[in-house]
Amino acid sequence: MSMTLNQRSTETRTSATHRPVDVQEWVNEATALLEPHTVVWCDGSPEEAQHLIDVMVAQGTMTRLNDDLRPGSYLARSEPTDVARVESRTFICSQDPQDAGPTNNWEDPTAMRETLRGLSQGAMRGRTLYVVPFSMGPLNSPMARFGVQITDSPYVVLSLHMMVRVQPEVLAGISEGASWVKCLHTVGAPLQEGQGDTAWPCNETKYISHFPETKEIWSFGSAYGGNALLPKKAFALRIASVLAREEGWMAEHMLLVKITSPEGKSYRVVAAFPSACGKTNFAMMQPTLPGWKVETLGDDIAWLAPGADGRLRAINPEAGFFGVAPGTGAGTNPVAMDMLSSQTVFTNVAMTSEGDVWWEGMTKEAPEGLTDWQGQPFDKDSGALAAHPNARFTVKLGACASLASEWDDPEGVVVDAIIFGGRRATTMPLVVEARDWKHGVFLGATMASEKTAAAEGTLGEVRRDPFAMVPFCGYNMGDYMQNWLDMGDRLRGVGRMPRIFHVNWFQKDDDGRFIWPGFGENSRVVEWIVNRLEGAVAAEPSPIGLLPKSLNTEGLELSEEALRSLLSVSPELVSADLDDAEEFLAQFGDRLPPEILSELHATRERLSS
Ligand code: OXD
Ligand code: MN
Repeated sequence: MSMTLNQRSTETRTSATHRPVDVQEWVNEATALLEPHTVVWCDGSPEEAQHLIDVMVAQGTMTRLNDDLRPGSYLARSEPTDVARVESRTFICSQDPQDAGPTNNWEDPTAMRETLRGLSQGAMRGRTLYVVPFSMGPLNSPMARFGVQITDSPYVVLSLHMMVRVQPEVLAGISEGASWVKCLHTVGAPLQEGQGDTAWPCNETKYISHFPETKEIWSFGSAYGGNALLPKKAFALRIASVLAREEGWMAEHMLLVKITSPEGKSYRVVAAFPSACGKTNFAMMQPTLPGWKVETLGDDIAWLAPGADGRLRAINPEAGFFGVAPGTGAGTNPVAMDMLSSQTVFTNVAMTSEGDVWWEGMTKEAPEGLTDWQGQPFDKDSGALAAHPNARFTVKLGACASLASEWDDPEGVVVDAIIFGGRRATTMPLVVEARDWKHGVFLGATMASEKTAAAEGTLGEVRRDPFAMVPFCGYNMGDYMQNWLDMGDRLRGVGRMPRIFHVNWFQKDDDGRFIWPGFGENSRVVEWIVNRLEGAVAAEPSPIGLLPKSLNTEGLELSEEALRSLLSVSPELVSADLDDAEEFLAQFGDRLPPEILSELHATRERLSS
């Protein structure tokens, strides 16, 4: 379908009387700048979703998959230049560069606005400007926050329908005074009169800019993932982390699960891992240990705040999953495979000759007759990948069979344990418990992981990624570490604080093979963690924290030597790691809380004694 510039019109789906004055003013300003052909206020309804789908199928953005094999599901193919978050084009525009800190790209807010205004002039010509009001978290939750995204991408609007709570009630809440975050997005591809559209409009120039002081997001040029689905990384992490610090809570890159032991006791656990380290697999874990149950509350982001009883509580601000497809299969994540059986939008996966989807790791062998993620016939023997390594699925939380009943509870859930983790071939044991909150914050502050495909960069390279938040913290990470320490002080008075652990599923042997089987077998580590929470097992002190004295490995083929490697620490490797961590931490200068350095020095002392 080619769209042509004709008379500007305004389409309405929500009644104009419920539009908050400040939102309307912002939309007017954006309309004047971006010059869209049409303005649509979205309501998140199934009719609206169907309309968006029709538009995208007609335009070639999405293809309907075989309705017998994948009912109600679609495949989108992006431009090969627009396939992942671009951290190099992500900016924190605080007044003072120190407030963005050394791990963020900083740009002066006034200069950035000028740049974006210049780029955005007429950027929506020939397109529809969608106004999407949404809530992060259950609408009536004290922890919920509202936002409105403006976008010219129907793919983004449809994704938001699945990822967040798009509801007109949000506008009523804003009219009554609720604060909200402005999320302005354009793909930056205006259409000239008579010009046909492309399947995935975007711009070579990309900016994902955040204004922490005014709590605004302005994204230009990309339609992919976190660059464009602004409620996710841009709002729920970068801007929310700023809000959280101001208001005394925490916005974290964490999954959230409910774990039930064979005795029927339940615990709620959050876990922070860098991108594509298996958070979705953990969130949907099918324990191999009999009697254990893991239920899903969230797979990517958790907001944590002390509740009325003073205990730390958490919600998942999202309402859907935007997960990495490759590596997901019946063996690794059967719950996800079931969840993706219908009503799913797939992006950049391969398509089978029957009109179904496929990606590396879904089955051992690629089926014959595949079309690759770029729409080309796939040659199995070429060594190329059929699906892009950052290919994604988008689906609503409700599709997940292991979803916990508390997922929509406005009060959230009490957090019993916090887990940090990374992808480390060596150095970090399978599991270690922090000595106390402060030491736990140190473990989070010195987290590291090998790079994956969720962002651009060299695969496999080890990168320090404190709390898995380096790409997602909207302010100076030294101050962020202080916020964690402050939370400890706030919670300490109440008695039961969450306990902190660090796990590493990814240790490799000398031949480069993973030592630990992972996935459902991770329930063995979960069992140890729960045993520690219940005070049922003693632990072995080590320089880096408390190690298991033993682990339930019954039924596993794991040599003595392998187990020893998993549950011990090498003083040489830890020592080298501390040197590297110290160098990394030094960049925060006087913004680094002194407690972090004293924990580092204490670890060194334990190593040498
Ligand atoms: C994600 C990421 O998409 O972390 O969740 O990159
Ligand atoms: Mn993530």
